[in-house]
Amino acid sequence: MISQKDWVRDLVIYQIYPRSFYDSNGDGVGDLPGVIEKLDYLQQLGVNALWLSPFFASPNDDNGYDISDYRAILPEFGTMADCDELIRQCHARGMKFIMDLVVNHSSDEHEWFRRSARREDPYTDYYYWRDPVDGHAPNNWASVFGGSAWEYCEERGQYYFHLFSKKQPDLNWSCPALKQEIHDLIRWWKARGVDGLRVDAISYLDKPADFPDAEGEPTPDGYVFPAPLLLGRPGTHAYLHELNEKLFTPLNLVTVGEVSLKDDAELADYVGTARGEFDMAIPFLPPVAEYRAHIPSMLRDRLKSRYEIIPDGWWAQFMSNHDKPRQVSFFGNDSEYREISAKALALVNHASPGTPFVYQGEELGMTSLRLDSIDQYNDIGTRNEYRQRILAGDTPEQAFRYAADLSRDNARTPMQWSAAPNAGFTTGTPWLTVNPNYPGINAEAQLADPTSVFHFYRRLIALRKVHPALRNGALRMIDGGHDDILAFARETDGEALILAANLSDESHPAPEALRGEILLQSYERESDFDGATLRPWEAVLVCVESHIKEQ
Ligand code: TEU
Ligand code: CA
Repeated sequence: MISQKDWVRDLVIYQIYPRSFYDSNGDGVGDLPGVIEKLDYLQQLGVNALWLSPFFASPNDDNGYDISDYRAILPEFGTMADCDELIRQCHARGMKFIMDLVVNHSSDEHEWFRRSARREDPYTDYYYWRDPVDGHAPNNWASVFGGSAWEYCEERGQYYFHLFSKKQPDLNWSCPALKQEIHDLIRWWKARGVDGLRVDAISYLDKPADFPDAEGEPTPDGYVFPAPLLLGRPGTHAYLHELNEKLFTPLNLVTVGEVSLKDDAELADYVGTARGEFDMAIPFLPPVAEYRAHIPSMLRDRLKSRYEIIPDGWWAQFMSNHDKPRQVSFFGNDSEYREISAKALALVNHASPGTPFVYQGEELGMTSLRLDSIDQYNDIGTRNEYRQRILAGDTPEQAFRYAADLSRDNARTPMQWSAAPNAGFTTGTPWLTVNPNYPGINAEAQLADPTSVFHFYRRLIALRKVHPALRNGALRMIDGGHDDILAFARETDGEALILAANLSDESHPAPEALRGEILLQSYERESDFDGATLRPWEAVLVCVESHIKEQ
């Protein structure tokens, strides 16, 4: 029933976006030696696994998610020796090292692509090449970052397919030699000491060979997103199952699939234990789906429905990553209740079943950053969103607001280490604006303050080791008495924990069930939970004694 890789279930995974974590040499870009320098900090936090967003050779059209050499380190990030040293030092501290495997596409600057464009074997079919149809692209598909999903290549006299930017051509998994390259690549990194893979945008591997036109609402620039034709294809699941059988399981690699779902039920196909695909999945949800939702209801419904869909599977529990706005700004209240709502959201995330993820800076309650004009944004997604909104008829102000609110750069601003210039991230000029609130929100200040968000996370992570219900407990939803309140129990044979969280700016009566020894509470700095009222953003985790006997 439980997977053989049982160690996977003890992980707390910290995501590092290397470009923005810590710059060790003053060039304004975070790097691998910078990560090494901060391992003590991460150890103090208590996480036992790191996932690094891509640090491989890349022209950075999509900040490293466009890889030009899978076996080389981007020089800005350091050397292969730095990478080996980082892995060694992680292991010396009992931390697992997880890398990002980006194999839906490569960069168009990858040698494979250059040789494929020249029809050099064995590379000829490494990508999807199609002849023009009536002098145009082979079909009407839209790419994720705007425009057609096809780009004409003079050299080859054909179009190539790219689901993401035109500098991210899709790899053709139906070509046996290409598939073998990827298998070899995984073995190669395993031999260097990698313990796991976060597998990027993996739901699109198999394509319909005839590439039919997509139906549906066109994007403002006139193309149609092909998701319904690409998602949920048995061929994609077959590739993943094969990867699992030949590599993930025999090599004892933890795997986190970043998946886009045909429908909610498909989650079970990726992570159901009998399926043999991934250990856990990060369902990719365009943040716009959550943009104006009632947050507590959305979180409650999601928790409940995922648990029903994969009762025997395992989940990745996260609210933040490098593709989303900051959680305290998006789900919480980053002004009046910044610290309390950051703690409340942390409690919800870590008390939920599955493996908790912490995205860099989340443990400080870092907030989203609104820049002044679209030109200040680096993210290719943000710039495209802005363009599409203008095409759709928005005023520049409306388009900017929308693109800025959802911008991936919100989470990509440099990590705030101290009150020193540039938040102590770099002694040079940071590649992306530092959030000006760093004098008040930074690691140095929070390390010195026992009731900071940082220390709250530290205690929360430590609780996992003491309370098996946080790891193994079954989930039972509890009626919180109001829509703004999310409440549930985690129950094992030995103990029961109850969490209730008021995810709003109003006070509400506390649910009756919230009785027991308080383990952690978001108002720890102010005053204890009074047993009757949940204040704005008050979240309380209690341990219920003798629960089993009571039932
Ligand atoms: O993001 C996934 C992603 O953007 C798509 O899988 C998603 O399905 C699509 O946007 C649907 O609207 C990953 C990375 O996390 C992201 O940073 C990269 O930009 C992207 O893949 C391409 O590698
Ligand atoms: Ca640097």
